[in-house]
Amino acid sequence: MTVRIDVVTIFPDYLAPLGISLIGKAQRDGRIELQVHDLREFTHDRHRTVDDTPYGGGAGMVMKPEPWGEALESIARQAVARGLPKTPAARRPTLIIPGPGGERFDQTIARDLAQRDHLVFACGRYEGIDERVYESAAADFDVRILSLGDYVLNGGEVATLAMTEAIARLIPGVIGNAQSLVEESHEDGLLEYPVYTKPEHWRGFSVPEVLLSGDHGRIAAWRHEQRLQRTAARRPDLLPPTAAAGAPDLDITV
Ligand code: 6GU
Repeated sequence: MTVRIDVVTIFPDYLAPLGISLIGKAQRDGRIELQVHDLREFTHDRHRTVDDTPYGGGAGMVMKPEPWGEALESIARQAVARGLPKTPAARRPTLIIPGPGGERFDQTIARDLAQRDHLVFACGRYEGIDERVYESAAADFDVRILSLGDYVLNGGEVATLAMTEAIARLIPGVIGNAQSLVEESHEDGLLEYPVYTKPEHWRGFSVPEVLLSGDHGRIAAWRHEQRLQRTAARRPDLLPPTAAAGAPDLDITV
């Protein structure tokens, strides 16, 4: 199966990294079919205007609805022309609008989106896209407003790069060693254990003895303990409240 990804932006060059590395290879292997669209191609005035002043006043500019309406309609039409989804789970195309006001993007959402067969990213700039675009697009797409975290970027392009990378590596066949997907941070709610390679001693620091023991049971137990400690220290929000508080008499096995 090929996953189709469309990106609409006023800065197509911003998405150039999608042609290299993992996503580039997935495209060459036919697992991902990616197309970047310039929003300005869907304007009709001489200046190719995509923004205007906000109704009600306020700072900044708002993206006009008409170019977005035409761009998304064109993508939805092409999707229909290619045929209906092969599996019921894949459903309608999913429209992702990255923005700081969205639901927080995480590994669970990435896993869900990796099951879809058509993703469309709409990269907004300025103060955002006219709200009616969201309402109108709901006729053709499952619409998701997604944020990377609690900070503000200048536009959706960098967020689209981050989300497509997180999603693409979960598409079957994109990563050669599927086991590496299982043993990583956020797959089971804990951060990853620390890793070491040769040499055994370096600048006065040594590899923990247990890793040299050959005792797979002890190694697994040590790694699990490291994951719990790390998660408690760096990301206590990922642990159940009692475990994060470090109550000594409670078992913090997750
Ligand atoms: Cl998805 N977009 C923008 N513009 N800023 C963000 C973000 C997204 N996530 C965090 N900050």
